[in-house]
Amino acid sequence: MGLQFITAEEAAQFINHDDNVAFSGFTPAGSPKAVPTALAARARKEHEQGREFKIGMFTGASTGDSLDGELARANAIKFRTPYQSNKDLKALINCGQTEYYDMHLSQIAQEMRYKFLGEVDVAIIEAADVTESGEIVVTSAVGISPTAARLAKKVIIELNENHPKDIKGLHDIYELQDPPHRREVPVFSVDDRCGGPVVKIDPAKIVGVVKTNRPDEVGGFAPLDEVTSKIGENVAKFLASQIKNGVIPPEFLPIQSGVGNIANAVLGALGSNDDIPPFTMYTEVIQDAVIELMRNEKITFVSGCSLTVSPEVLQSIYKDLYFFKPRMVLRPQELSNNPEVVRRLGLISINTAIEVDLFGNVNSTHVMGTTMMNGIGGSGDFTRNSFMSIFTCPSIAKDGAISTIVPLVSHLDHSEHSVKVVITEQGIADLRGKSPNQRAEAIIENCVHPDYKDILREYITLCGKKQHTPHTLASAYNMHAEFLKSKDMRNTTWEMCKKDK
Ligand code: 0RQ
Repeated sequence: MGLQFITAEEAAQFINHDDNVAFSGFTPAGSPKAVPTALAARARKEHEQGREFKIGMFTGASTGDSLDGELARANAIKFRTPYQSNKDLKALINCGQTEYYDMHLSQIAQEMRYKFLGEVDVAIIEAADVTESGEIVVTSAVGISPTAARLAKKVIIELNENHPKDIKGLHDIYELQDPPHRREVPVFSVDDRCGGPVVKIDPAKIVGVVKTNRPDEVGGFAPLDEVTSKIGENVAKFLASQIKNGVIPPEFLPIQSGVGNIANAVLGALGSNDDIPPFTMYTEVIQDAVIELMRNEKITFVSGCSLTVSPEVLQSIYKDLYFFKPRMVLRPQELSNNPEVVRRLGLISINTAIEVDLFGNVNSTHVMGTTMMNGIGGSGDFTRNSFMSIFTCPSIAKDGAISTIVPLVSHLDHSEHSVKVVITEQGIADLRGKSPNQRAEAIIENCVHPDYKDILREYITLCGKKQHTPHTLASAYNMHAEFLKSKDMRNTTWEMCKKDK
């Protein structure tokens, strides 16, 4: 029997209340659009008729609004993993209506295979092409698609004409073996390929193909401002100095760079710094800035999991596939973020923190210890295993009412053991080979905003340098408590700290 072409509404009928559904894509790139929108409409109808309708969701990372946004607004999400950034979904997560569990992005596919997360009832996979023999050419991201499509009992294909069929060959599709049979991942250089061009599944599982023509819902970037530009310059200056003093080899090392405006600014600064040679990237998200640097031949090869670029940039890549195909590969996230490969290739990882403490512990995920921002994403996969892990952030948030540098992080994602360098617009704190007291000094003197230097110096002085890690536990969250009380950390005093002594 050939492939059945169906409507998005018909496809939504294959999904039942309480099903676990896995989605293609990584960020809005490559995420299904038409079927989730139809599924949300179906959920609303079921709710109107007094019936429950909620699904469990496995994705690669965040998705587009017509997936997370639509399903969240229809209150159709029972649980969600691993990374998200949609404001309506976040609202559900932060009021306890949707159970969310945050995972390292390299681990989701293997935990699905290990049966830690329950069955996969349905997979919805966006494709540029699909054959009757079950060969699927995925689109602008790979994410968890190979595992999701293989494990799912039913597969729905969204055949999206916005992605040309000749994108085939851009992907390196490979699934890890499970223990005790796992072998080394045969990627020894950023441009090595170890898999094939397509996801292959039993075609009998494909219950329908929905034709669409919708662009990825990737948003733009804020223009560079003084703070993000300065952070970018500081990163470039630091890395150039590390080449000069022989720590980083003269040919440089592959770069991993996180998501967002700061990451974009950092890449721009690396691109324009003449002391940084042309380089390669082994990263998860390929952003607009990377494409520009590839065209300028500052980036010579990029391995990633998704092309999270604006719709215009994506179409420009598709027009120039003869240029990009030999210089780019998209892999499943268990390869793009693979700890073994990250350590072997010796990546320089650059990610953004929400908050950093005086000792180099990093919070990437929670505001004031309780409110989920997005998730750990790939930052842990890279930070723990890279040649050198760098965290960047502005030294203040909310117009200065928050210092991003605090005595003790309100939630821990990356520990002081993994974080090597902290960079703000104020400067650079190199934490390598430093004790906790020395780290605190380096961070206060180089990275803290002038409004907060005395407050943090006083905390360390009051704690006394006789402790290995200077803390007064009863007061370590005074700055957070002050923000919750007066909405301004600059009002922090250490009276309790003095009493505690
Ligand atoms: O608030 O949105 O209300 O303006 O947090 O902050 O400075 O715009 O930062 O967009 O670069 O995101 C860590 C979230 C940074 C991101 C995080 C407020 C601030 C603002 C956003 P508004 P910025 P960015 C691989 C790497 C984890 C995953 C990761 C992230 C908002 O980088 O999700 O690294 N990282 N993946 O005002 C309260 C503080 C704050 C604060 C900032 N200390 N307290 N609010 N804000 N600091 C890629 C993938 O995994 C896909």
